[in-house]
Amino acid sequence: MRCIITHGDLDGLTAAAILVDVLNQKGEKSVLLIAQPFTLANVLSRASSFENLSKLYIIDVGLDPATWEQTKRHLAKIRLKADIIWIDHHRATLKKIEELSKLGISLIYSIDGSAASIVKHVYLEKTSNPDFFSKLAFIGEIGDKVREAEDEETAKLAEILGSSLSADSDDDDFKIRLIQLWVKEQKFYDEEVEKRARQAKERLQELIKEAKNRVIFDGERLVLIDFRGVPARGYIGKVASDYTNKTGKVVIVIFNSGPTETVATCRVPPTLNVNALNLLMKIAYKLGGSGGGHPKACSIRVPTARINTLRRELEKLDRVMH
Ligand SMILES: [Mn+2]
Repeated sequence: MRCIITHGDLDGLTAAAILVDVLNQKGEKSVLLIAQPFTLANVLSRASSFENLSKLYIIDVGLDPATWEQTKRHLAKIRLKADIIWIDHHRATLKKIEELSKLGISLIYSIDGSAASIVKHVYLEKTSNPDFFSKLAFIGEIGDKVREAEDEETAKLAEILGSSLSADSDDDDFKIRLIQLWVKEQKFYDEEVEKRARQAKERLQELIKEAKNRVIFDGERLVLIDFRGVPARGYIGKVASDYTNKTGKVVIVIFNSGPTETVATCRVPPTLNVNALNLLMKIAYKLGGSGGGHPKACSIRVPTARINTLRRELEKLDRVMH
């Protein structure tokens, strides 16, 4: 039996769909699970209990240094009975390549593409419908901003699918249904997707308006938005991107992701040459937190008790970003 653990964003889901189709062609059954970097250890612990597991794929889940020791133990246990292939494009994963290879895990990595780019490159010709799945991979690449839509139809598809995932970002069952829709019906979306996309667009517009009222720092290069107490899960990145596009400044949105954890999500405008990932990770380590992402789009998580220091350290970045 095969297990695929994938990230629940457009890139991860489209990449997983291609792989599921290829495994179906071979008559292989596959179980799908959704993970985020900091939930991977828990999801692996579920996967390790599957009987007859012979191959595990991890797709688009960046390695989380904060939970790595725990993750590594589960990987070692699974490795005793199954092959493990990790398909990824996050730098944090590449940094541990030696440890991964010692564990006997194969890493398929791309520097400039996304997970969908890698899976397309490796598996597209083996799918049942290369035309459909190549379009699907393109949508995944648009979702991760490694490519831009070349026509209106593709842009619209990426928009509807991307929005539908925001409406209830914890709903992993919907994400798995979406993969099944792509694989079984080879249809990009259905009524449920449209409905969710519509709801998400309305909610996003409300939150974009709300963001203006919640600016707590507006510097020369940097804006801080405080979304603590605002129910905005699944929309934070979009609100930050929107504000970045409108102002041309680096935007950081702070919110609570649980009773003890505060998250700072950052977006950098394409015009600014700022490596926010490096700057924010330094703050995360200093405050006993963790984080990940890309130089122009990243997040850190720190203990809520350190919120005042977090805010001070983030404001200081305005002077560093030149
Ligand atoms: Mn990705």
